[in-house]
Amino acid sequence: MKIFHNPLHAQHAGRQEMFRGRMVPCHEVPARLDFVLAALQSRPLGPLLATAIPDAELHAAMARVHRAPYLDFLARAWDAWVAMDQANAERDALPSVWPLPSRHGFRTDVVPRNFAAQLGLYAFDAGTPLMAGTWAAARAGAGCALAAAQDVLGGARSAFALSRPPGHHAGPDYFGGYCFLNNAAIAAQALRDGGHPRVAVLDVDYHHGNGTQTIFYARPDVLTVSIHGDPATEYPFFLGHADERGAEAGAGCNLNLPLPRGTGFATWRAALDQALNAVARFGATALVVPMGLDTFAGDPISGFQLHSADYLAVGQALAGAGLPTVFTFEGGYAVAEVGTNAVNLLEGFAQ
Ligand code: SP5
Ligand code: ZN
Repeated sequence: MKIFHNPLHAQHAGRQEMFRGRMVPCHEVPARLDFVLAALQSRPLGPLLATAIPDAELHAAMARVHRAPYLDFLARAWDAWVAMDQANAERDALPSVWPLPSRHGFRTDVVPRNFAAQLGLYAFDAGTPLMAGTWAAARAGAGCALAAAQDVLGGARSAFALSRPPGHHAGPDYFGGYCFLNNAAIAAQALRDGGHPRVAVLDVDYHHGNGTQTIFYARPDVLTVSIHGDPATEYPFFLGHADERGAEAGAGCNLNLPLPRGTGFATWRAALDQALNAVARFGATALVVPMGLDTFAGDPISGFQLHSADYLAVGQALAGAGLPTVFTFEGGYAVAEVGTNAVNLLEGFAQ
């Protein structure tokens, strides 16, 4: 299995996120990826490759799943933040006002000139700091996802996009949940565009993949499945319920498997079987796995009870789908264990 990575990820290093009225240290830190690299060094799974995708090609792939005004916003965001006030250069950008887009008739069709308001237009939480290196890091990560998809299109059984920031919470025109560009959606769309008629996304992160679900919600050619903490109590709260089944031509092509906080491996594993059955019934010819390791019992912000050895079994079960598979790197905040858990899952798949 080839592993695509890019050292530019480290340029995205948030200081603090808003949590319950105070600023707390960021959970999504560069060291997460370093621990995966370290685990891969002692247990190599395949060549580690730096990505080199031409800018125009990468931008075209991003624009297949994200709206152009949103990509333009991300590209200029840091400069616009500093232009508001030179003192802003010393702190990360975070929104603090929102239009409640689906309620009360707030206008979202007029882009405010005020940049703080623009942050609220394009973000859904105050936990996702944006800084000088965010755009470069996120683009490099999307490049890893695209390269992994291209490798699989070229005949590889699997490929791993080892990048950060993560992606599955990023929607067509919004960021949040530590995510800016939806790497898994970019890979899935690239697999479609490269000739796969039906692609499945099976999201195993603790948190519902709201961005990916939204991107493909009306699409009959991409099945989105997510196993996650019940949004009644767990982030991202406002999407991920079992009755969200897809819309229009995509009706029936979204499956949410919410589980209560505290769920252990036996129950989680049964949900994975349900997810894999849906993937098989759909007739997918390729699979994308947004791989979050925040289902781990030791995760500081999540509530499932998986243990390190369980990830070998998760990988084995995913391999049972018998599909060419792209893995993206999503959550997992027990930093010292995230490398072992990620490599366990991938090794279980590759065996
Ligand atoms: C990709 C991914 O896993 N995103 C998850 C985003 C979760 N953001 C909100 C979590 C807030 C938890 N803060 C806990 C602070 C405890 N001191
Ligand atoms: Zn997560």
